[in-house]
Amino acid sequence: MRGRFITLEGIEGAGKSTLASALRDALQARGLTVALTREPGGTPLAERLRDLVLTRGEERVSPEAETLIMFAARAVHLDNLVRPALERGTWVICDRFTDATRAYQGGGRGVSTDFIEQLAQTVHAGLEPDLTLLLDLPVEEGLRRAARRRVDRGDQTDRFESETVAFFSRVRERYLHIAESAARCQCIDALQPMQLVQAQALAALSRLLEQRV
Ligand code: Z5A
Repeated sequence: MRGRFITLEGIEGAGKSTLASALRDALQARGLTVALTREPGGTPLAERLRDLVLTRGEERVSPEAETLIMFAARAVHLDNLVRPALERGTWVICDRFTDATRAYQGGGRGVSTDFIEQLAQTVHAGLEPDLTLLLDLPVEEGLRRAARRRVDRGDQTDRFESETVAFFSRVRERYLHIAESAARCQCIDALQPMQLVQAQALAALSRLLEQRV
């Protein structure tokens, strides 16, 4: 049986990476084979594209060019990792997918919806996530968490992390709009303690597991 495609979305610091590991462990405990991956990235070539698009450099990258690089990385990731895994029956948990392009490039940078949807049709017509968990929290809290984690790890800021509160507020609004209009999306209040966030995500996953039969 085909695997299921689960995507995690939210502004930075929402807790996606933390939740992704917890969900993988929970699914593996049920005997399922799980691939944990991320976008942009997930395969060696897509990770190289990730470095190109996230690293702050001298040269200007237009919002449309940024969108094209996101979809180039996505096409490689889908061909070489996601589709083969789903066909083998592996469940794929992906930290960000096309909703991130809708929210960041569309909502945040103002790239046209038509342009993004045409690329989505070209790159993954017929493939949508079975479940999308949107971790929603106020921008200021997300930025606080991300800044704390950066200090702990000694990381540099990337091209997105140096954006303004206004930018991330537009991203959050677009995410909330997507979650309201797409039945595959479930919005979780990410201000709650991690255990509650994980319990709600697992409840959403249980529904997906029940639908398997
Ligand atoms: N991007 C794009 O523009 N267009 C696209 O199409 C795609 C991506 C696919 C890289 O994403 C950037 O690419 C991203 C959008 C852009 N830039 N931004 N912003 P990324 O996913 O690699 O990076 P990120 O969004 O910055 O993720 P993150 O900072 O790693 O956040 P996270 O994974 O959501 O959070 P976390 O690491 O799990 O948790 C952050 C901290 O909070 C950590 O210390 C946790 O212990 C803590 N935490 C987590 N949950 C909780 C709760 N519930 N309470 C308290 N503390 C918590």
